[in-house]
Amino acid sequence: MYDTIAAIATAPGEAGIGIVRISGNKAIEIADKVFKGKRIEKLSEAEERKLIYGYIIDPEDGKKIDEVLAVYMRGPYTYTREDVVEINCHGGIIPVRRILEVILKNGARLAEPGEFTKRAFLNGRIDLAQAEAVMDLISAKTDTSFDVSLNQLEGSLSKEVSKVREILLKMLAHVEASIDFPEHDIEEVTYDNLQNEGKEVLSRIEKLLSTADTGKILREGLKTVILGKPNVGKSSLMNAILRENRAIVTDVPGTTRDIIEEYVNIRGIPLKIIDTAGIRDTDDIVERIGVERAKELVQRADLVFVVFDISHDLSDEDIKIAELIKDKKVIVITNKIDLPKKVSKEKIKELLPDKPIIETSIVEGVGLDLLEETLKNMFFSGDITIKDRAIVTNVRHKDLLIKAKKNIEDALNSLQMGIPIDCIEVDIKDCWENLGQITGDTVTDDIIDRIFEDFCIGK
Ligand SMILES: Nc1nc2c(ncn2[C@@H]2O[C@H](COP(=O)(O)OP(=O)(O)OP(=O)(O)O)[C@@H](O)[C@H]2O)c(=O)[nH]1
Ligand SMILES: [Mg+2]
Repeated sequence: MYDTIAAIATAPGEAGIGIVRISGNKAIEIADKVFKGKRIEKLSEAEERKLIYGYIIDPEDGKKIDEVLAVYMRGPYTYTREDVVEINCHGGIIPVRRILEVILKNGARLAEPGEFTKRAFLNGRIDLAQAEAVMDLISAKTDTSFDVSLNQLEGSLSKEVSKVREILLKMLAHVEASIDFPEHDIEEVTYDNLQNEGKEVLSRIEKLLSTADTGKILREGLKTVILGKPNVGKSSLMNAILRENRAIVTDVPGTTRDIIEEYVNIRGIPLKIIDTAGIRDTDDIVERIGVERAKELVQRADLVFVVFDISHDLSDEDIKIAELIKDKKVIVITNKIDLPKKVSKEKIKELLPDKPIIETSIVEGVGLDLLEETLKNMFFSGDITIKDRAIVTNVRHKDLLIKAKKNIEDALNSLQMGIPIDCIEVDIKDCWENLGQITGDTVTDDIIDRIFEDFCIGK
């Protein structure tokens, strides 16, 4: 049994309503102290799960704090599985804070970030992967990433991981049988079974892992960096993609100095699009920092839109930029085709072979459709389907899957080499344990703490 916690559940700031939440076995008792209903005096005398109109008062002096609607829900059919009280008050920073204070004064403790969800996990309502999905839902930046998280909250990843762990348990049973009855003639059968089951485990883990990169992309948005020399039209491209004047555009080279990031959905693909300072050698310290950061961003980018101005000859800078991105996923944009052409498409092709080239005039809106189409084809080349599939969106999960994959590969190798079966047991157990850390079945307390630290307060 845990102590009773409380927190503001809504985002700080001006809003229609704010919600303060209490969870724990003293939640209803505390609510009775601070809530005074209009028709029904005490909250606990009202019907469960029904909003009751009244006031929050400070029991010390009886002073009204705010006009509210309050509701209580008895565990275990609540978010945390504990008794929960929710108080809907006026939005704004002051009412929620005052209400929280009086609740804390009357016996609750301020909840840590993610503590409500942590309770839901500790009390067995959801597993760890599902708890993490809650956080992903809250921080989702795009519809697709929201859908993926919702899917995971419903347990799609956990189910698949549990299935794999069941197979591993079966394998362990085979191993043990052959250790317990070595004189029986089951060695051969065991060997075949282990091999088949091990292969099945490996292929399922691989399948989950194959979604890991896609998963990352979907949750965060595909990190797309717009790169190029000053004045080639990078910020213009950013604005055209966003369909708004987000970035400043001028004819002065070196206009963009700070990195600008925005989320946008292009034909179903969530992009986190990043406009950068034009790359050139410069003595201007501010601009140079911008350029350095742009180079760093390229390293971590999933995709680069590199922009060239073909109304001017290619310069050393263009060549340096091409060098910088030759190993990345790139779409080349040759801009300003409305002006007299100084650089041929062939020249660009020589510079960056094997990369798609899109000719644009951003000011005239030419080529942008083709750019979007090319992007779509590059990333939805048929194999990414999101619906009804367990998708790994979480770095922690990915790391554990990689470890588990190594374990089962080791086990399969040992089998192949005819190493005694009891030696394989360790690898199978490790695999089972690593996978268990995804769902939280075999996870340690400090890992749990670390995971929930990243949550927002009040969830
Ligand atoms: N003619 C023509 N001009 C363009 C085109 N696209 C952008 N421009 C102009 O080029 C100039 C520079 O555009 P920006 O979008 O600010 O260029 P940038 O690459 O962000 O420049 P920095 O931020 O300085 O690195 C502006 O005057 C734009 O109007 C185009 O397709 N054709
Ligand atoms: Mg710019």
